[in-house]
Parts: sequence; C-alpha cells; structure tokens
Amino acid sequence: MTNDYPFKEIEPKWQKHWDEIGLFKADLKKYKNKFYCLMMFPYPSAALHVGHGRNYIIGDAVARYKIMRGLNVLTPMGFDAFGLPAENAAIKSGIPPKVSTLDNIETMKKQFRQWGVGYDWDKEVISCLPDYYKWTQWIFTELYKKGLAYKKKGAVNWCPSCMTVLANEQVIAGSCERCETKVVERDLEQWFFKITDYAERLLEDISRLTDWPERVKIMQTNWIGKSNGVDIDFKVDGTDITLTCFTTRVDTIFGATYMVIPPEHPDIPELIKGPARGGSASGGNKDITKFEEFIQRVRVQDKIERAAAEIEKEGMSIGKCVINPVNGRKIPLLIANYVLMEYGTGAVMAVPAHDQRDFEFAKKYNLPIEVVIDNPKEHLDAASMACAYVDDGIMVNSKQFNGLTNREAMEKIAGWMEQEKIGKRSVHYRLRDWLISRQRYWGAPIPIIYCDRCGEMAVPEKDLPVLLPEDIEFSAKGAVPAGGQGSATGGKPHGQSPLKASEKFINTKCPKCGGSAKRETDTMDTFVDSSWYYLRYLSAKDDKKPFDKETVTRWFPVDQYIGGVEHAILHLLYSRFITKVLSDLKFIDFDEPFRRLFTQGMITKDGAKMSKSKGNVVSPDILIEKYGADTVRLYTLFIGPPEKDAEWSDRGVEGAYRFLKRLYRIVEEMVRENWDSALDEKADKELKRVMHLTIKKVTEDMEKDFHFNTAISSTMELLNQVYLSVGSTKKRVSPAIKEALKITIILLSPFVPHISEELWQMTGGKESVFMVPWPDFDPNALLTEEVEIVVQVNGKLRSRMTVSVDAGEEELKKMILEDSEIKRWIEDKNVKKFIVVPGKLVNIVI
Ligand code: ANZ
Ligand code: ZN
Repeated sequence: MTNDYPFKEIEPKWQKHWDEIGLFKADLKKYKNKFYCLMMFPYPSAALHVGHGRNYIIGDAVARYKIMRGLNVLTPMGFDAFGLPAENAAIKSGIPPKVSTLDNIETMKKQFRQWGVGYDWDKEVISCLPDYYKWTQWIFTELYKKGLAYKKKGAVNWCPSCMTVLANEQVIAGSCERCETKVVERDLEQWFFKITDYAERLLEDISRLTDWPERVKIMQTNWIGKSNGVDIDFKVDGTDITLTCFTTRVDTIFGATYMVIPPEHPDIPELIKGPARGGSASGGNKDITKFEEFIQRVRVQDKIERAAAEIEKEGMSIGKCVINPVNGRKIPLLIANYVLMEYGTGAVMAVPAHDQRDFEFAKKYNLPIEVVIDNPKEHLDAASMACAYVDDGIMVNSKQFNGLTNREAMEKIAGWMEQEKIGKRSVHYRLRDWLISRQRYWGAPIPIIYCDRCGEMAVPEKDLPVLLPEDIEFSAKGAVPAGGQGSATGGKPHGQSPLKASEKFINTKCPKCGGSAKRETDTMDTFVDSSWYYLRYLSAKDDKKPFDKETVTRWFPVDQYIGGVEHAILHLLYSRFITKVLSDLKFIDFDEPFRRLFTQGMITKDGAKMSKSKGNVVSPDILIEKYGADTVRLYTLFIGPPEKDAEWSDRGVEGAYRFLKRLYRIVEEMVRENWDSALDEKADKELKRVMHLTIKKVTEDMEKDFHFNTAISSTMELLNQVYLSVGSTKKRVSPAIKEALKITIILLSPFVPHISEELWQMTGGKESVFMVPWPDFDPNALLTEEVEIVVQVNGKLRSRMTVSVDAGEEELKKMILEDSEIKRWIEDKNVKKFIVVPGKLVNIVI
C-alpha cells in the first residue's frame, strides 16, 4: 500500500540499533548529571494489555527525553515475581510457580522490546530468585535484630478463598484485594514489622516530598491518621479493672453519659463474670450465652462498615458502671459494634449530645443525653435535639469551665486533668504494624529457626538464603492442608504454609548449639520484596552485599518514580519505611527514596478497568501488528492528561496512525522529489515562530506535568504549519522548512522513537536522534507584531484592544467576546454580524 509507512521494517531495525549503541546502558560510575528514572516493576502476568503499557510508555518517553537533555540516565526494570496468582494457578494447572513465572517474564520482556521501551537489562532484578530474596531475608534479619520484626498472636484478616492472611491495606471495602471474597477475622500467630515506630517520621517527612502529587500525600497522611487527644482512665465500679479511653474531644468530658467498648475487648470475659448489676439476677448463665451470641455476631461484621458513620448501631449492656474521674459520676458500660479494638485505646467515652454516633446509639438504647457545649445562636435542649451538636460553642454543665469557649476549655481541661493525674495528653495513629507473614509457598521464607534449647533466632547471614524447596506438590489437596489443628481457630478450616509439608525444609540444625531445630514455614508478603528493589538495581549481580553504599549514595534519591496511583499507600509507605530503617541502621545515608513521583491514571475500556474476567482487555499485540508500536505509543500518550483515567478508543488509534503516515509522507517526498527551493520570507518567519513556540510548549510539558497529550498536539500543529509552508500545488522547501521538519522529528522522538530515528536518518542525520541535543527555543522568534484595533458595537466605539497583526477572525472573535467591556454591551443579545477590517477595526452587530 502506497499510503502506508513501513513500520514493520523500521521498528525491529531501530530496536536492534539501540541495543548495539547501548542507548539505555548506564555506567554507574558516571553519576555526574545522573537521572534515575524508575518505573514500578510489574508482577509477571501472562501478557500485558494496553492499560499496563501506559506506565512503561510514559517512563520510556521520560527516559529518552532526559537522555536527549544530556543526562546520565539509569532506567532499570525487574519483576515483582513472588505472589499468590502464580501459586493459585499452580494449584489448578500443576505447573510450578517458578516455571510459569519465568515464562511470563520472557513474554513480558518481548513485549517491552516490541513497544520500543528500553531498559538497562544488565541491572534486572527478579524478586523470586535466590540471589534477590537472599537479601530480602537479610533485611528481615536486620529488622529482627533491632526488634522491628516480631511475632504476635492477633486478630488478622483472613481471606477464605486465597486461604491466607491479608494486611489491612489489602482489604478493600471488606473484601480481598485479589479475589474480592469477603474477608473474615481470625486469631493467628503472625509476623509484623513495627512500622508504627516510624509513624511520626513517615508523617512528618511527607512535607519534604514537594514533588509528589498532592493526592498521594493526602492519602498517606490519612492512612497514618494522627490524632491528638487525651487518654482518660475510668475505673469499673466494683472491680479492679480500669478502662482507658481516648478522646479528641476532652472538652466534652462532663457530658459523657456512658462508655462503650468493642466486642473484641480482652477484659470482656472478666467483666461479664459475676453478678450483673441491672441484669437478671438469677439467669447468669443465660446472660453469658446472650453475650456470646452478640459478640460473635458483631465480630464477623466488616470492620470498615463498623467504622462507617451509617452503620446501624448495636449494643449490649454489660451491667456494670464506670466512674467518670472528673465528677465521680457512675455511668453505664456497654459493648457496641461501632467501637473498634484497633484504634486508640479500644474504649470510648460516649457523649451523645456532641457525637452523632453516640447520639444515635443513646436514642436507640434510651441512654441519657446531656448538653455540655451550648450553641451560641440557639440554646440547646437535650430532650428536643434531633441530632448531635458537633460544632464549637460555649461550655455549660462543666463546673469551673462553664462560660469558656469549648476550644479554650479543651486546652484547660487537658492541663487540669494532667495536673490532677486523671488524664494524659496522647497521640494515636491509625497506622497498624505491618503484617508480613503469609501461610503460602510462593514467597521468600522467613529466615527464623526455632530450637528447643536456644529458642527463636534469625538465620545468620552466612546461611542465607533460606532456599524455597522445589519439591512441593501443587495439587488442590497439597496446597490446602487439612485444618483443625489450631485450637485457637476453633476447628474452622485454616491455611497452613505448604512448606509445612516439606520435612527437608522444616528440619534443620540450630546455628547456636548444633542440635536439631525447626524452620519457620511462613513466607513474606510480597510488599517486602518490593520495598527495596530500587536499591538492588544498582548492584543487581553483587553476591556479597544487597547494595553498595557508595553507589546508592550517589544515585539516590530516585529522580523520577512512575507508577499507578493504586500504590499510593501500601508500596510507597513501605518503601519509605524500609528506607528509613536502612538509614537508621547506617546502611545508607538518605531516608527518603523517591524525590519526584508521578502517578498515572488508568486506561479503561467500556468505562471499566481492563480485566480478563470482564472481557474488555485490549491487547497491544494485534494493534502493533496492524499499525506498529509507534502508533500504539503515540495514542497511549495522546489519550489524555496522563495522571487521569482515560477511555481507550479504536478510532483514536487510527487517528494516531494517520498522523504518523502524514509525517512519514512529507519527509519521504521531500527527500525523493525535487522541490522548488524558493524562499517565502513571510511564511518562513511564521513557520519559525510556530516552531519555537512548539519547542517551548513541548519542553515545558516534559519538564512540568508530563502533559504528553498537549505536547503531541502542538507538534501536530507544527506539522500542519510545515504542510502549509510547503504548499499543495507547487511544493517548496526552504531552509526554514527543513529545520522545522527536523525539529518536529526531534520533538516527537521520545514518544515515537522508531519512526523518528528513520526520518532523522532520511533527513541526513548521521547518528541516533537520541544523541541529538534537545533544542532550545528562541524567545525573540516568538514575538509577533501587534496593533491596536477599535471595537465597535452597532457602530459605536466601545473598546480598544491590542492584538497580533495576523490574528485570524476566529481568534479575534473569541478574544473580543470575552472582553468584559464588550460583554457588558452585548449582554445576552444575539450577535448577528461580526465585521473585521484587518489591523484596524471590528464591528459587532447585535
Ligand atoms: C469523646 C467524644 C466526644 C469524641 C465528641 C468525639 C466527639 P479521630 O478524630 O478519628 O481520632 N474513638 C476513639 N477510639 C475509638 C475506637 N476504638 N473506635 C471508635 N471510635 C473511637 O476520632 C477520635 C474519636 O473517636 C474519639 O473522641 C472517640 O470519641 C472516638 F463530642 O471521645 B471521642
Ligand atoms: Zn540451639
């Protein structure tokens, strides 16, 4: 077809060329002008779709641009290769996870190449291989030695379908992030990283992340969830138990009319023992059954729903009272579903007059409501309130604090309580410790040994890695061991690491006494693997150490990190945490890993995220076959602002293809045909102006927000201008035209690298276009001549405006109709005529 351009020849040719010239090879010793361009490394799934492609195409465009800016670019890639999908697939297919994973990696690497996305593959890391996970295990042991990795029994999120524990972050609206099954709660022994020790620093240092998207910083801030308040001890009347509650509204303490604790509260068994005050005196046992029923029912309710404002409040009286320390008043104690054990101190002083949840609860269970903060505009009456009064106001019913504003009282009461030793200012965080153990096979084994004589210990560095055994059976039976062993789980089915089935793995020698010992069989959460891979790229092949301090010092922080916003919390927070720990341990001397972050939006099809199960996946392979990789790249970058979600359209792909054909044709014709070399001063000048404007625009877009879409549309306009200058009947080519074409090619090369290389060579380029310095624009060339014109409405002078001499009618119309003076005259009347006398006057007839 004459109308096509030969992308099938062009693309492999230049991919080979980039290999040959080592375009993406980084010499780590040359760190002057370094630019570390990092893309989130992918999980090796069978094949990538165009939605995945966005991340890598954006990253590649950035890397190529930075290379042209003369920076020493490091752009590595690897694979986040452990994880559930491969293991679950193995249970179905019998193919070992390692085999399928390495297969998928090969496929993906072919895809990257086809897309013309370049990496320095010498630095590849694959997290499921022993040369990598040895060091993941090493990081674990370093944390363990510092007391930052510990084991405890706790209520955990359990996915009954994946048969594994999930971190809070992996539970989305009460369901498993991966399989969307409803998550339940279980009590199990688990390993944790003490990220809560770093809560304050993780929060505080967010302010240093000036080049991170605001929304990501907000999400991290909320996730850490710092609250300032007061911890107050309430004695349970007639017992030795004290319940401490955390409140952010100590100004309301005199209005506390009852206390609520969650069904998980550890003191409940003790509290419901013995004679219940107010409960039926004879039926003690019956009451206990009733309690147990209630507790069981609430415990399986979804935590997120329990914490939501709308939840139907449910409670049960314990039949005891607690004593409010500020006034000695006895108030009832209840169990309630809207209180969570995980937050604050796991006990709440309820102030129904000023907290909506407490208000609803009090109304339902007929508990007293007492106003302690009055509305200055309208006196509050507890009996007739329709909802809680949550705004600021004036203190009432609060003894010596009456008459103060509640804001003043908050400080005063906190101080007074501290003095009287009945309360203590406190800070609580929503952030929980990071649950890192998984009862699954396909992960890095937790390097811990249990010896009957010497106890629990970390595997010494010289014995790492603890190799994952390969003789594991992946039948459905083998992977889901019979439950019932754990009494704590009450005989419910429960997951056990498949490693438990490997005698060879479990039995080992104690490193201390040499006696027989057993290995930990849990494996690590894959978020541990991905929390440090960006350090490993710099010494991917070093078998003596995880990374080299001097090299990472020179190359860090990462200059640009690019990835999906779905990782705004988990991965980025964990990476920041591990970096801070490694910094505290003096292995590195920086404590934030990523200087600049860019999070791209999702590509949707038919309004939904692409997924195999929805059947709306667009494969790049077919498109590349039909239009070539440059078309797919161009369209992916053109689809919309890259930080926003965008809907894929096949028509859009064709549009991108047509543009590339148009670009190819003009260069090809100019080279082949003998065009007239006549000068046209006016046209050339205008072309130059558009060209410099385009350089300015594209450069700004690349430097600032990665607005490839607008960068590309301005190069499209530049190409239009070139076509105009060439003319359609008798074609002409001047030095200005040649220059503008070359600039068009250069500006497009980060986006469509193959065709750009080809055309660059056709126009006489000797070396790769990526060796050509990025052009600067000439501010003088941007200037246009301006004139003052007169604007009339119905023939009467109404305004004067300064406009460019060659402003077209549309441009003038737009400017004039937006002028506030003129708007006043037109108001909502119809514009009948718009008469232009170029360079002099415009008359609007209404
Ligand atoms: C009394 C009070 C009166 C409260 C009032 C609020 C308003 P933030 O700001 O999110 O930190 N609370 C404390 N621990 C809780 C738990 N484990 N489960 C459910 N709710 C809990 O929220 C702090 C407030 O949430 C605390 O202040 C407490 O209710 C409640 F007019 O104490 B407040
Ligand atoms: Zn021992």
